[in-house]
Amino acid sequence: MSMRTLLVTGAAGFIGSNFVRMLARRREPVRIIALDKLTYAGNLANLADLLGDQVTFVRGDICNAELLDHVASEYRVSEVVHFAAESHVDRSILGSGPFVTTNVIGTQVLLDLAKNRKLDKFLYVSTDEVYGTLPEDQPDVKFTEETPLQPNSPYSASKAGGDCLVRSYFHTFHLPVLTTRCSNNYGPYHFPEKLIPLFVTNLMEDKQVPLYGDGKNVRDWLYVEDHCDAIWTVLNKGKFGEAYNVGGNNEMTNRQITEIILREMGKPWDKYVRYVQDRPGHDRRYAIDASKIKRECGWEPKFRFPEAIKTTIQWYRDNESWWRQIKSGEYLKYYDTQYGGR
Ligand code: NAD
Ligand code: TDX
Repeated sequence: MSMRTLLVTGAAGFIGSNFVRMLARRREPVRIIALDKLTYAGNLANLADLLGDQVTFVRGDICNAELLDHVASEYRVSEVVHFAAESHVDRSILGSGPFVTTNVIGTQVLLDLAKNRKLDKFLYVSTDEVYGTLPEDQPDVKFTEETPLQPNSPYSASKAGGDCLVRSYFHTFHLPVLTTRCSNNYGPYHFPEKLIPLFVTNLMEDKQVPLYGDGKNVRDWLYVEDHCDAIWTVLNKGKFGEAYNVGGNNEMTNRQITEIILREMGKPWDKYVRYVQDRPGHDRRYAIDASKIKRECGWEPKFRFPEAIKTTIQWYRDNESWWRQIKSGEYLKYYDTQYGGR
């Protein structure tokens, strides 16, 4: 059997780069073509130390069918692991165009590549946000794979668009697809526009942290390496045409997260927390029932929040130049647009 060659899209982003790093560290017997457009969120520094015999970087847009076909033929790609996306809910509220282009059309172009080239597998990295929101007064209710897709933000709607297209290529063309729907990730290389890295780096800069609304929205937080391990597990053990929820069984309010970060960084609440105007359409609660992936693939999370959040904060302490380079230029304009008027 010839060597498996994975086309990993969005490989210079947060989760994609952690996925490539994990496979390289474990010496998994696969070649990796790391494709990324290097948007504002993509950063070659996330991959730089991994490039070599096993990992090849290609700069490119997943909407470019010709380029993808060339890459697939040149490197004999056998499988696709599709991370590339516009991923930030707040940016999708400021403007949804790039979300539809990359998350819907880009996914369709990649699906056609897999169909035309008869690739062995196609894994779509979806999100729990496609399910919409849960009530906070019924803690036993969680998202299962049977929960209807009811996305509430332009980001989650575009991810649901990709998710539905993937499903349709299984039913219509028998494409060997797999879908994972994961909850909120945290860990190294997380872009500092998202809650945890934004708050950690703001505090390192001795700035306040902007908490939306009443701060009681609930997310289920999973360490990024657990997510990457779940994706690899589903790629190898999942059943084609199926979706698998991935979660940390670790629901927390944004206030709780903020308290933990403040305590770890030795900053008092009253001086550093600024309540700001809520995110429009802000989903109240996400919670994942991840029993299917455990039952069918034997996966469950290994990292625990109290330790993994410390590891994460320490990573931002040790890698100040990484985030300081990001928090300049375009980022400052975004920060001002997003938080200036709140
Ligand atoms: P990210 O924004 O850090 O990375 C996305 C990467 O995709 C970037 O490197 C960017 O340059 C690249 N990209 C964007 N548009 C592209 C295009 N048209 N062509 C090629 N590359 C392009 O996002 P992330 O947090 O690493 O998320 C990765 C995937 O996981 C996304 O599909 C996201 O929906 C999903 N997901 C994320 C989370 C989370 O908590 N971060 C949870 C569940 C699912
Ligand atoms: O400044 C902030 N203040 C604040 O209170 C930011 C950026 C966020 N929040 C709140 C909003 C959410 O309730 O924190 C929570 C987490 O927000 P984000 O980090 O923006 O993540 P979320 O909107 O939950 O989406 C994330 O998880 C699912 C990822 O960004 C998505 O790509 C993934 O699909």
